[in-house]
Amino acid sequence: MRPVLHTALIALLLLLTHAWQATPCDAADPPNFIVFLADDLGWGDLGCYGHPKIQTPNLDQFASEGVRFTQAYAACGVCSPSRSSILTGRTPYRNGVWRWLPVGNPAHLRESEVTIPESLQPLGYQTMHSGKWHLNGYFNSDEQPQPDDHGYDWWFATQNNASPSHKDPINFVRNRKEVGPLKGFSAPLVAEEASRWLKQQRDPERPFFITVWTHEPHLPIESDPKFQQLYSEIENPGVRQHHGNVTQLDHAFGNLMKTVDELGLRDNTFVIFTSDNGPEGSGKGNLRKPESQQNRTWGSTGGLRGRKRDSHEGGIRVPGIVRWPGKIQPGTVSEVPIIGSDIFTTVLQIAGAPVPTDRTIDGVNLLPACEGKSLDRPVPLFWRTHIAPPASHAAMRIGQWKIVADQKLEKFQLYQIATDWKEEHDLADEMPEKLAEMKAKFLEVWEGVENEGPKQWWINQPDGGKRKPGPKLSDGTDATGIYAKKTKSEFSKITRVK
Ligand SMILES: [Ca+2]
Repeated sequence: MRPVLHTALIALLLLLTHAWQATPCDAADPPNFIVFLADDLGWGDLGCYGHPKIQTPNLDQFASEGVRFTQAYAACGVCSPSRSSILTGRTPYRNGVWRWLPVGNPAHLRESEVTIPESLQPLGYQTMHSGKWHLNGYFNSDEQPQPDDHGYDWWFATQNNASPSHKDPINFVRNRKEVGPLKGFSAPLVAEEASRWLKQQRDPERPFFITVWTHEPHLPIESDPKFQQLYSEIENPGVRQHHGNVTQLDHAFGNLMKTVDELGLRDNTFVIFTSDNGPEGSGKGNLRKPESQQNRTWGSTGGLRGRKRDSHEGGIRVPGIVRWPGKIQPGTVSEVPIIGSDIFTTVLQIAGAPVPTDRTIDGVNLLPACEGKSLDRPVPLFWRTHIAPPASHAAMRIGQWKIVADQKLEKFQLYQIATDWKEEHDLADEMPEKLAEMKAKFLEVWEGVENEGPKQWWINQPDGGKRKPGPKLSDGTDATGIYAKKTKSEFSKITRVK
């Protein structure tokens, strides 16, 4: 190389190095995180997951900008447990949130659990939660921990569902103060709170972690007429309400992503979208009562077996999409299984926060899976849902194999789930050796979870494993369990565990 050219190259390199260092969004900037969670959204409910009718332009666009997982799982078949795993990285019975939490239930997300926001606060992160909380039975009360006890600087939430429905909700609480009646629809209101926080409350000099958890499309469903109108060719009003509700959720997601862009945050923000469990009801509504809430249960599992509450795939496999510009290849698809509890470990490791070593963490860092690389899991994927159908109470997956256990741990099913994704061919009788191997591992994980979790909570509610035939929704509560109508005094007889 000639000396002049050599010098010029060095100068150019120095210039480039300097320019790179001067860029405000350089590699040294800690990334931001948004965890956007839908409620009861099925694996087949988005356009980008193949739904033939439902319009989800914003999430479809989002999927084209990141990686779409075909085998993303919720950590449980119902709301509260699944949410608890996202924040703690631990399977629900291990972290204590073993069931969906009705008002007044003693179970809750305990102070002793380590959450994402409280792990990030010491690193200078600002934290905010907007939407459904559902991690305690005594909401906005000193009886049990609230979002601020778990590391949130700012929160705007409901205990469980938006009441009386998604339309004009009256039960939101902001930072321990009741908000009163609101005008509008829940998901857009929840996204608007997050946008407002990003624009007004946030310190632009510091990174953030936010969770935005919509009530849509959980019952009781109420959709803005403008979104129902998109399905005007469909005769059944319940279908228009349901499909419009998913579009309402998509619209809210799009609004938040627009704010992210307006504030120049896109490139340095890791965004994950997923759902807490599979779709409600039969998927065929209730044609005898066309105006009823039951007739708004038209969610799709995309052909998977079982629905919400089930340990078969339809109850637990959900959409899962991640966008992180420059780090994740846009428009990719990954078939590697991931689960809600992975979000904990992923966020902590990206942010550089220590992952707890004094307890079992079930989740692993999912980043390699974004590139299609398999994940090494010290604890296999594991599910147990208290109100699952008795024959599919719990399940475990290792690689291509899945074992499903009944409630008494007496009858087991075995599926080669990677190919038999509809769980149509039970191989338990044909492959006794494989079954024995999976069963031994399953019982080991089961026992570990029982030994680690506050099992008094489920021992004291022995009927919690029964399944109620159908939800009662006239009062805006989700009565999916037998304790839904019990009073506070009845619950006080049940032991509280710290
Ligand atoms: Ca749910």
